[in-house]
Amino acid sequence: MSISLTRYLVEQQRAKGRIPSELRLLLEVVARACKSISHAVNKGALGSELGDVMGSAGSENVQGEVQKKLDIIANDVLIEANEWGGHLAAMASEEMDSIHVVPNRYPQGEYLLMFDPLDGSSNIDVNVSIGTIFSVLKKVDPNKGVSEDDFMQPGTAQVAAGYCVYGPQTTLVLTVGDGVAMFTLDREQGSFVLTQENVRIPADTKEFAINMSNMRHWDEPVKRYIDECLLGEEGPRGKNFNMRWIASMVADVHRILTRGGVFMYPWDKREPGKAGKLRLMYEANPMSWLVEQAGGASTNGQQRILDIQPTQLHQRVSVILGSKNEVERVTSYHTKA
Ligand code: P6P
Repeated sequence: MSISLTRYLVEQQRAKGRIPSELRLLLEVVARACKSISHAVNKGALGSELGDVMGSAGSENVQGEVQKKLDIIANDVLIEANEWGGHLAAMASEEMDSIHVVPNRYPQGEYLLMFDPLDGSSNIDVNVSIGTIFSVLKKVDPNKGVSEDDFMQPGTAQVAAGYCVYGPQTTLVLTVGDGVAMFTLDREQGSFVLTQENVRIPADTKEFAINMSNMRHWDEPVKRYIDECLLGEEGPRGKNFNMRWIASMVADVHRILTRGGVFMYPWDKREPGKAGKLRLMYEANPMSWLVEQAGGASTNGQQRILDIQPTQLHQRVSVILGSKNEVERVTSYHTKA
């Protein structure tokens, strides 16, 4: 007998007290928003009631990246879905320069929701998996008005995190601190059904994910690690490696949660002032918590990503995550260098 997302959350709430009703409402509303985004993504060039969804919106986001129409549609779906519920004080998104405070016409709650509404959107036009990444914090002081400062909490302060991957299946992956569960969208019923819980990442792997075209820009520890993988069984690792790079973090991380591997988007010399390409608050932190909850590890080469004290809403970070023994090896190469 299948277990719906709603039933899973109610049982987690009842049995383990990990999900107060406000957080359960938040997660159900986010899941419903992901269903709408999945529908629009699936329609592609056919367009949907959300309008023409392909191509660029002719604008740039705070990251200086060209926004796709679907980026903005997904962002609006998440904003509208979460404003009225009374569970949130504010939201932050890759697609918005500053935080979005819940308007006065709605009650405010104590939760803070951060998201990358459609990660990997350069893959939209070529029909490759993309996804929504989200992270949930609580306001520091429930009695004070919400501000951007409330979001400046390390990843260890997250109360929920997850993503929804829009691929051959639409799958919602979630943690509230009690392991990782996966829910597959049943389109006939229109509901997410529990398809895996207690997800575990193997500690070792033979598969690495990195954009090899950046090799000449990498720092020495990353070059050393990848060179050793490429030497295969004749080299110091004594085994052959495979490579995957989907250029959609959600799809690459989903593969790692499903069968192991190491994902790397390290700092490189192209923009030395930038810590990395990926964003800490709504990409690296939620993915790092999921990976750790599944027995993996996640560092920026020097320290555990979840321990990083944020200073800016859209700050970037170098990411090395996945199979624990591989992440520890890459990190040791950095700390020895
Ligand atoms: P590159 C997508 O734009 C993204 O933010 C991540 O989803 C992905 O891992 C990375 O950038 C891909 O970057 O430089 O390989 O195109």
